[in-house]
Amino acid sequence: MDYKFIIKQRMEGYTLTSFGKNLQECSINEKHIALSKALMEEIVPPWRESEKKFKDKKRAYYLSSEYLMGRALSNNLINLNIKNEIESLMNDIGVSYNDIEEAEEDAALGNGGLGRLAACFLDSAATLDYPLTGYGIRYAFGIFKQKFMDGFQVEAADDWLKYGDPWSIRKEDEKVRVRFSSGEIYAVPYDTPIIGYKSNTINTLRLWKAEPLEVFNFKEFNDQHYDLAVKEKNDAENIGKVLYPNDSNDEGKILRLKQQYFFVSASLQDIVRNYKMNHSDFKDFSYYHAIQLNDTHPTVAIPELMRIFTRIEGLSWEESWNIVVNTFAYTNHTLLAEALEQWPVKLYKALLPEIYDIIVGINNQLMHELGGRGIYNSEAYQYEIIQHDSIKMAHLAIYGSKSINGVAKIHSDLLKDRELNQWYRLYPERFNNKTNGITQRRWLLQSNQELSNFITELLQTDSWITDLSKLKDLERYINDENVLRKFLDIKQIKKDQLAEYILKHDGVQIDSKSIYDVQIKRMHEYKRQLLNAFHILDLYYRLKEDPNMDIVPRTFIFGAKAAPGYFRAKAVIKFINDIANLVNNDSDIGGKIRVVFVENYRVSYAERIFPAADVSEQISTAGKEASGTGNMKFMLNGAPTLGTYDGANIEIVQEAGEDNNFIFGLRVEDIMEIQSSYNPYEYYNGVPGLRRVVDSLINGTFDDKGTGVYSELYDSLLKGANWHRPDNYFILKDFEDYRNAQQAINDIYKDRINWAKRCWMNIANAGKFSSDRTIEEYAREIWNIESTKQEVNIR
Ligand code: 26Q
Repeated sequence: MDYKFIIKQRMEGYTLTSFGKNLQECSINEKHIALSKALMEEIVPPWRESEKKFKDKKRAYYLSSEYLMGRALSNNLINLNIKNEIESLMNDIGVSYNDIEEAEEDAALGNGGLGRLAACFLDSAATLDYPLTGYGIRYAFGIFKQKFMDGFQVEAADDWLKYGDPWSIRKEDEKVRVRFSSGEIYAVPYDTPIIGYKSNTINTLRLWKAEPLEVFNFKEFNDQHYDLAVKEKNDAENIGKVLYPNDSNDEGKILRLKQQYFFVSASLQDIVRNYKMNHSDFKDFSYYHAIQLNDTHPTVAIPELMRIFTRIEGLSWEESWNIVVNTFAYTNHTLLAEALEQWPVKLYKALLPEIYDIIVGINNQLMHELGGRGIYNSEAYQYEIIQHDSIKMAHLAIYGSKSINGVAKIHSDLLKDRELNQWYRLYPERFNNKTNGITQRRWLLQSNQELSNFITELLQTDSWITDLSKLKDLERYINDENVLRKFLDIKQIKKDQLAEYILKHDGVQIDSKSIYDVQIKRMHEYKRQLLNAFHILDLYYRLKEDPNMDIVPRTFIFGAKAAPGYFRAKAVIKFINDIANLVNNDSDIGGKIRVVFVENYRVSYAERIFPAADVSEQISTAGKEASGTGNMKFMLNGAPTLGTYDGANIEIVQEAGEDNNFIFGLRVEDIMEIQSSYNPYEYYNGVPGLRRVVDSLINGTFDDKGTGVYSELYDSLLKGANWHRPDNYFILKDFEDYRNAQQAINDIYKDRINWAKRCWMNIANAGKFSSDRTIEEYAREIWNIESTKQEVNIR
């Protein structure tokens, strides 16, 4: 039977039984659900087959408190190779595919880089036919929705499950119990299929929902204690209520600790239960399982598996420890001291006394081992898992894992040489690097069809979709003007599309012929959006002085959420919005510069911005950005990097050539040298134009509505405020060099072909930054798992 007809029939059946109406009568949200459910009917049978395929094989598990998945519909249609048919079906039944797509809420169960990396990894593993299962939490609310009021960020709940989630299936019969000192709750799994691109594998993302053992207490109800009758339910459900919107600062909150233990314990119980179905002892456990810890957030897995082995399964401590260390691997995602997780001992003792006992046992064993190597007292102290009154999660993760990796070369080197040097000296063989990557399926094929088609046409193959190194062959067109012009035409199309979208969603008209200069990422001091803002203001003042100044028109685009309690980051959002207001409404500058801060930046918005960008702003203080992955998305879509020598920027320019990007500013070595003697006043007074823009924070140019956030920001730069040194991130020091790099961009951009060559070299050399490459490295060098790809190809 006709495929389209079958899908349509399923949609009709679904709307009847679930919404009580005909397909035509349904709202766009209902139609979206009906289509997704019809597709699930297609997906589940091969999903079950795929599960069987990996039986008796070693598998890897990704433990992550965050998954920033974005939308699933288009991604699934592309990976199933049925997007055209479905678009045509929607056309037949008079529904706009685009509207259906836009009806889907982003699954935004993550903050930023670390959560999006997890999502890219799942896509790559399924595409490469590796058995990788993701475990996490099914938060009722994802990262908050952002609105601007008077230029200030205001947060609203992200009720992403409002219309239900058609992509997940509740597995009631596989729920497990998780025990806290305060009582027991259920963890109920919801499984989402992770469909590889034209592969034979559909992996699983299993997210746990927290539920009470008893949904209603009749005794309390009868005693007229109505609140107590549902207290247990509310307490349990609170655990999975909301994603913590903090993407760096460690927050020692009991609810977060509950979240961590909740999903970790459930996941390990699940893994052990499955293992026991086919094995009568645990000797081979680490032979069959590799468990990757996505940062320290799931590190309680180490003592929890020790608990399961020693206290439930009756294994000896020694044997258990041996299995544990050979099972876990830990990825570090940050060098910021304030982001290193530590938990107050008293929280652990109160909530998880048994786990705390085991951590003490692990720490004692570590001290004993150090003693055996002649390390005592103050030297041993730097390794302690329990220091003073807090538990250092990174120390626990390192001691309990066979592998410790950073996420870009410079980051891994800094871990070895500085932050974790004592551990590196102890276990050098455990340390390794896995430079991050991104999936080209979402970040090029799906988001930039025009460029994708062009690349396929030039290469005369679409094999780049699963082997990104193929892009290197594009270099042969570097002197082909027709190709370069076509690239520029495509860029223009994407810029026009974005302009239209921004007008519709943010109400700002931008000039799509201007340079799109883009900084999209979480708002954080170390990422230095403030440096970008100061430069814009400087440019504005220079234009006011000289309206005939010869500059290529520019649109500065920002997208960023700030953690709700991070007041200085919120002040920068307000500052940029105020600059936008000033600049966009001043006819003196003749529309030469515009500033737009898009509201509620998220994965689905990012998919529209990256393809349209001309300049990729990657301007973190050197040594602070572990890797960055947005930088790779820009590169892949042909936007040169304007960046510091930090994170993966270094590897990007190594691949694409320093001449094709714009590197500026202090390097890690420079910072180490000047750190103790740095005096921002020198630059504030000495660099022409700098004082003028810094002073705008306090001289009445802008109005922070009496909140005082602007003067606090000013003080943080010049006086040092709230724990940190004056200008802790060297904004004033790097300003002049940044402005020069911006000037170079202006000058080079005018020569369109010269500019296009630089973009082209970035695309052609983006191969390394596929998460397929990263996953291959994890699979071979850490997990030791096999792909089923070969077997299929041989047949
Ligand atoms: C920790 C404790 C308490 C509350 C929150 C947190 C927390 C939550 C999220 C700490 C950190 C995060 C997220 C970190 C993150 O996204 N790091 C980024 O990871 C990317 C993937 O490796 C890198 O590319 C980025 O450089 C890095 O900043």
